[in-house]
Amino acid sequence: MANGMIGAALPRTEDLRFITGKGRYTDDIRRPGQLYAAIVRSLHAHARIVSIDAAEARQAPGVVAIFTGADMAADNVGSLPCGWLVTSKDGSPMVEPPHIPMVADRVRHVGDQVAVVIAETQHQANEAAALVEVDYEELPAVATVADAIAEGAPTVWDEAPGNTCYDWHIGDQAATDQAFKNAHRVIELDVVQNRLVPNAIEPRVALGDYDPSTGQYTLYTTSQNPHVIRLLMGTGVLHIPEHKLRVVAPDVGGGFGSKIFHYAEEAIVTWAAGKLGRPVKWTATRSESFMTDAHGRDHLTHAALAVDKDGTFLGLKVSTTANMGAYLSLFAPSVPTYLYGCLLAGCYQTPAVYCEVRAVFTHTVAVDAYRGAGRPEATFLVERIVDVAARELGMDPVEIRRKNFIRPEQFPYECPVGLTYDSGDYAATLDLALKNAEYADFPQRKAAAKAQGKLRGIGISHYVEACGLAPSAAAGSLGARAGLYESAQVRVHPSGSVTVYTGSHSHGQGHETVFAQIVADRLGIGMDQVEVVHGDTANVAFGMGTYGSRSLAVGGSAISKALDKIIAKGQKIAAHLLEASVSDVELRAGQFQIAGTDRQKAFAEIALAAYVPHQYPTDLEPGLEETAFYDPTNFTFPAGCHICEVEIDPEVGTVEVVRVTAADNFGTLINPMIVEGQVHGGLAQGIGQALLEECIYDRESGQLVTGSYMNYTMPRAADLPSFAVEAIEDPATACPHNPLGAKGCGEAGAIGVPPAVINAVVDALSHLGVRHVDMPATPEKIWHIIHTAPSAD
Ligand code: MCN
Repeated sequence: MANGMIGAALPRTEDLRFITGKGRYTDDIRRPGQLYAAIVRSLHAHARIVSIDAAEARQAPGVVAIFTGADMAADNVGSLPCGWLVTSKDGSPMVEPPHIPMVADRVRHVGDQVAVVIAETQHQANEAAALVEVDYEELPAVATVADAIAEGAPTVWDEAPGNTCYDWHIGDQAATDQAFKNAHRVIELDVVQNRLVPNAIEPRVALGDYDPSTGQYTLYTTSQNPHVIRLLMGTGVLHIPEHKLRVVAPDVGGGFGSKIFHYAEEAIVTWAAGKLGRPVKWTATRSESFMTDAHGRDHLTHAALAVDKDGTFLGLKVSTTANMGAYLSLFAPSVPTYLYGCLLAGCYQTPAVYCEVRAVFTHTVAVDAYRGAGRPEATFLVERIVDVAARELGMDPVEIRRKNFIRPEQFPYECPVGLTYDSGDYAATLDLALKNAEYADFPQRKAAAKAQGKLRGIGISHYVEACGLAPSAAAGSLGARAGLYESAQVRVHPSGSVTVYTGSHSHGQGHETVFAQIVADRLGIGMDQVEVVHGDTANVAFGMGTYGSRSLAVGGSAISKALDKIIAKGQKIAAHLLEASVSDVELRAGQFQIAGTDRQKAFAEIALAAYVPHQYPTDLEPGLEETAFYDPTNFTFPAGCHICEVEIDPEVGTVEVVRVTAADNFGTLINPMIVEGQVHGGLAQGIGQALLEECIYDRESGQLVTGSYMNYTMPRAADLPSFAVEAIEDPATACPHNPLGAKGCGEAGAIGVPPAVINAVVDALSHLGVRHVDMPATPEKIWHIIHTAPSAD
């Protein structure tokens, strides 16, 4: 029974160790006899490796070994697997080229792994790596989506003509065509989704270890899902049985999706440790992070919205080309399909939606999930075209949204692109955001800004997203090769304290606090009686890890399910001790009591009894420890309204974000303060995408132009206003299908805010005839728009 921990805004218990420098990250781990790896990487986007001469490097001080792709091939090292299979419209499977950890013949992006130098110190490894001479025959490269689909474009993979990985679609094309025939107006829009670099504070690190006496391998790595890495690397790449491979992901300093995937370096150091019988560590430099972490977004889209005279949406057609990079990363094919195409109905009752997605290979690093993964792209498109429609129909952007919203009584709502939304009240979040943003008073603020020579604009976006991939069965039919459940083990010690082993992985989200809150609340014990363990395959039975804002809804629900079992067993023991019927015993505020009496046993007494012979019933096994797997029946569907106000300085084109208001619905909140922090982080990243961030490869050479913070701009505190964030909690719109009623919150900010920012920018410039601005809205771009706009003169 609850003791008020659920819903309490408790400070994060893990922060003490982080802010006192006591966090233990992968790079903090030093194994006895540890060696250091430096990776020789391709300087070219596309080239044939003619020869590799490592003779001089081998003589360099401290060098222990140098390995190339040929050495790995000789050991039968396999390809890094892709976890999703997408089937094209014509029924053919996607093209899945090999993804070998170190290439032996042809490099396909700048930074591709060619050789590894292993030495006694990092400095020695780096120095020797510079001496490895690779003779390349340069080949023509293609770096952008537009160029990849052009006639005669260089080919990334011979088995993928036209660079096409797959050509997928979803929705009813005939019904959508019909809707367009009946339309009063068709609003068209071309949108570029700018490519992003994830930029976790902690770069990727991998440390392989091998014990020849037991044949046991250990990989310490900066991962969001150690069990999945063990499964993929063990079975698919290095052929190590899972019981001989331990993967540990200790404290991880942010991931934002980029640390979900199995990376080549993890396989290289584990394999090399086995070869050398000594631990091998690789730590990415920031340049390597830019070059080799999987990037995000990168779409080109044409969309058309069919509308009726009164602004009713009749149909939406979307045609997107998505960049996969040179190799298929673990989740990559799912991002522009399942996580994008399926979200294109947005919050609206648009009856017909049809979406085609062509995924293409380019000579760039892989593109995969990055905070939001597909949902920011879908939300941006829908919320931009809705805004353009409002403007072109002469309607208020609030009213066109309100008119087309799915209404609360329509849930569960089956949308035309495959998903069934669980619950929602979009008008409630819209109204709250309008109130908190003082939307009605905007004209006064605009006039005041004008008096100062500034152009002020306001933009709205109302998103719905899907968190916690589900259900396993339907995901399978769309191509998932992995289940999407989560595990939890709750171990109650004889003293009544509890250790929770979770398959989720916390790398900034505060699970150690929130999961402990759930346990403390359900068992009626103190937070200090609960420890949460994660991130080590030797401790946790199995796990799917953290991504897609699934940890609370899926991992937390697994904990809740295990607690149900603990409580049920505790009731039996208490009934035995109290000589009562099990059905009369309930757990209230930490006491198992016979309902309606004062006869009770404290939770700790029952915990002890579970381990003491004769105290527990003879038909029960001793101990108080339960495991549960929770397999969600549906995604959770958080939704919310984000409103942004900007001021543009027309002299220099700078866009200042002056106000951001977020009103979200995440169902039941376990820890409102952590949720607010998650929204803040997401908003900062979303504003970064809208205004500052853009990963650019040179079109001719395929070189990464934005390979450092000198030319890739991250948002800083001074770029952001103080956010006004509020979440609605209403039992009627809580998640109806998980035991916590919770929906995900970890990506919402990055999903909702980019279109609000751009809608605000366009609003500020609309008097110049500006209809759309592609992200990022940099000062240079805005200055040009202002000075070349149709009505600039
Ligand atoms: N929570 C809650 N009540 C809710 C929903 C969530 O109290 N109704 C809490 C959860 O218990 C958890 C946090 O809020 O502590 C986020 O929960 P959830 O939405 O389940 O997301 P995950 O924990 O699965 O985290 C993943 C999500 C994703 S997909 C990215 S990307 C992301 C993000 O979280 N990367 C992050 N937030 C990040 N935060 C940090 N600091 N670093 C990252 O790399």
